[in-house]
Amino acid sequence: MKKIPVLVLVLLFAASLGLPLFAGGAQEAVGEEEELTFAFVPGIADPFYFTMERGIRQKADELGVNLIVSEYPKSWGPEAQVPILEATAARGGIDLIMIAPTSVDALIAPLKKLHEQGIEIITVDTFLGDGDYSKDTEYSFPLAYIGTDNHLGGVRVAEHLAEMLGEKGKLYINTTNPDVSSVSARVAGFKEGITNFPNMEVIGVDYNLDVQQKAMEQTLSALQKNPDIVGVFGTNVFSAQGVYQAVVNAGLTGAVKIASWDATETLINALKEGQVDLVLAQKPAEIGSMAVDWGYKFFTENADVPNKVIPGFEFFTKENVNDPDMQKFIYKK
Ligand code: T6T
Repeated sequence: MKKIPVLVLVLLFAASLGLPLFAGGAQEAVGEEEELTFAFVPGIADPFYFTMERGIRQKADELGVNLIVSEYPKSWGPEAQVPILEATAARGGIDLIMIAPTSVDALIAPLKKLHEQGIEIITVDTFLGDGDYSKDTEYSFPLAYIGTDNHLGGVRVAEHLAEMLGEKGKLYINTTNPDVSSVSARVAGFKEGITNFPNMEVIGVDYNLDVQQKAMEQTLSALQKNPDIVGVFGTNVFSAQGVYQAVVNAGLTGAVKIASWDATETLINALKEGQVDLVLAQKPAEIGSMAVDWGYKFFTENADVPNKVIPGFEFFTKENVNDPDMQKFIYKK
């Protein structure tokens, strides 16, 4: 539901009565705009969403939007996120929820219910269904998806890794959950990218449910079973951190190249130490800031919000990791 500032309503009413627009009552209404309240519901407690929160806070302060940040889920998935979403919405007075849905399917019903109660939704980082909110479907009610082009990122990671490996060898992927839009697109993009290299092959994918310890154990076991693996892709913070620990523990640093996704301080330090070979940095603060901005324009200017807003990404390598220009892309706790 679009909100029209009180001042505009007063002016329209005054005009309809033929009153001079800036006399008496209308003048008193200056500055009495209705306050907007936005809520942020992250996917899990990790540096990616902490950084997104910073971008959200900064933009909300700048625009004078009230901000509620929900509790951070301690694990990934609808079981943890839906009760937090519902508790947040129950506080009342929320105009817009910015949420990273932890499942393409399971978040449709709870979010649709809130939308039917008059709350607008922007999905940040992840989306519902296939993410196409322009068609008329059961999941097309959000105003927009604002997040990375994960498929393209996956293709680019594959190209970088192929180059580092002389375009040959066996690869392994460690990722979180199959029903999450972000990481599944990274896996699909990576596999697609590798098909351009006939001497390379992805021999396995494991799902760690966003648990770093599990990522570490799965990678260790994959490396033991397949000693000819030469490259590994960890698709997010906990996957990548688990993957590189496994390679270090197996004593294979350097022999197995590691492509990682998400620029945490841990992964950037590992890159500096030569324990990781590539880090893709998303732009979480920018994603958050854009979500607040588009929500604000929707309510105050009647703006048509684009269905998809896609900020870019950057690559850290050992060559550029110390460049002053790159430091702003490192996530902060
Ligand atoms: O990679 C990010 C995010 O984009 C993804 O959807 C879930 O995992 C992270 O939060 C990193 O842990």
